[in-house]
Amino acid sequence: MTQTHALLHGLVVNSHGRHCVVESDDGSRRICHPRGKKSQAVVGDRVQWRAAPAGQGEEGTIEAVLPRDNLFYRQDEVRTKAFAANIDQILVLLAAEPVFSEGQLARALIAAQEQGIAAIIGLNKEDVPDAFAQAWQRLAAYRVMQDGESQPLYPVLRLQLESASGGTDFAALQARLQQRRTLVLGPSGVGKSTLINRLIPEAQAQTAAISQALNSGRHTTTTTWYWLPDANEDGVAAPRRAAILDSPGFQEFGLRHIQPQQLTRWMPDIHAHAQGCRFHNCTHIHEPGCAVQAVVQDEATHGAIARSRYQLYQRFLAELQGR
Ligand SMILES: Nc1nc2c(ncn2[C@@H]2O[C@H](COP(=O)(O)OP(=O)(O)OP(=O)(O)O)[C@@H](O)[C@H]2O)c(=O)[nH]1
Ligand SMILES: [Mg+2]
Ligand SMILES: [Zn+2]
Repeated sequence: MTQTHALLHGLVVNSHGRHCVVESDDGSRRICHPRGKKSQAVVGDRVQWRAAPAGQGEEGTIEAVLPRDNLFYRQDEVRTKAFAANIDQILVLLAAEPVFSEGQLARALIAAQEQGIAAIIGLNKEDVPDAFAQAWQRLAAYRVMQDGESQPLYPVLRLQLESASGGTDFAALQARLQQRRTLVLGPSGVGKSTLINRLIPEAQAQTAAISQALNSGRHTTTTTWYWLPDANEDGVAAPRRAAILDSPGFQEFGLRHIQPQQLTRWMPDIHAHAQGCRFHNCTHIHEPGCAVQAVVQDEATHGAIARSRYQLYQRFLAELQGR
């Protein structure tokens, strides 16, 4: 007769194919396999798991995924790609070079907004002044964007991750990472690895250990979890609270899970003016009495909705309407 082990609580810190690495409260990790469809977990999930019966190795099974606070994911026509669950914020890392896609930035922010997840924008490579100034200018609309209470919505931080100081706003970034779980996103070449290696000196070792455990090779295609050295209010080390999650790729960020009629809700600069439209179901494309179009066209209010933001809105709406 095989003995059944007790149900234990754990945190998914990596996933690869169908199996996951589950970390227990004492920090120990083991590979677990989902019991069935309902126990398919993503990084950041809190799970109930059970060790495999004696004699069947050091692995375990995930019996249940606990309810999620949020799920950051993208959705194209056929596929859902989850980045992580139960995160506090995303950090979209961009750089002076390569030139970033505002569309990709806007998509990530919409996906976060829809899940009630806060966002920070980091602009790296301050030491490349001309390109940095241009990129900074392209972020103007995001620097002034406000939430429903007229508070600044997105901190936009100037970074130089390959310098002694880390850049003008590096200390502000570090403060915002304390006690939070942050998913880092960004295109290739912006400095994500530079950031992670800077914040977490043993990052390479952590990645290698996970890859070895999963036998997955160096380039994992899913989110990787790093605990951040953290301190509480009294400066006392507080282990296993703040984390950085390194995400794979940034391309093809599908928003198919967003309802077209809801799109403006997740684009706060457009939404701020939509209340003034004559029709409650205004799409802000061609209707008479549209307050959004009026703001976009009015030279006097020039900038209240940046032209690039309205163009992105038009493009995303057409995409969501299946055109
Ligand atoms: N000029 C400049 N270059 C930097 C800075 N920070 C990082 N880099 C360089 O930018 C390049 C890309 O940095 P990575 O950290 O590898 O970028 P990444 O985002 O991890 O890229 P992928 O792994 O391809 O997604 C490297 O050559 C870094 O040396 C910076 O502050 N200034
Ligand atoms: Mg990298
Ligand atoms: Zn309108």
